[in-house]
Amino acid sequence: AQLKPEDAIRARQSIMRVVALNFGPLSAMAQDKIPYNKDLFVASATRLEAVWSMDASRFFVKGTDKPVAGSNIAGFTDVKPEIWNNPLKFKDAFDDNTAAIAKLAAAARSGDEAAMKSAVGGVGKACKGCHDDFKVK
Ligand code: ASC
Repeated sequence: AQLKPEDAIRARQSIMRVVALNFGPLSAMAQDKIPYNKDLFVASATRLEAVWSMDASRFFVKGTDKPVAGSNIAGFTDVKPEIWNNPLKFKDAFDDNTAAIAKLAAAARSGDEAAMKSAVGGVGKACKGCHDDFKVK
């Protein structure tokens, strides 16, 4: 059965919310805004990799850039139609973060604090790169 537009929007917003919840402490530790805590770092990186593997890109389907009449979701969505005008560019941008997150998870498993913190920067850059091109500010 085909996914309803409001279900696709809800799915991607839910995944991205959990992505952000796990990236938050990593970003804060990498920038020394909260104390470095190895257990929190490793848990957050492991969870980030797991939730990213749910592949939110599947839910950015055509026709979901407008409020959905009659649905009970918040009624807004932040995608630019550039996602559908240039799907290969979107896939590349999305995959850049898959690679950055794999690197972060590998660094977390290594336990090398400097490598761990540095890999967070790579993920932040990939997040921002995709948002700049495909997300409404
Ligand atoms: C976050 C979040 C984003 C990214 C981005 C990284 O925590 O909600 O959209 O990090 O700011 O550059």
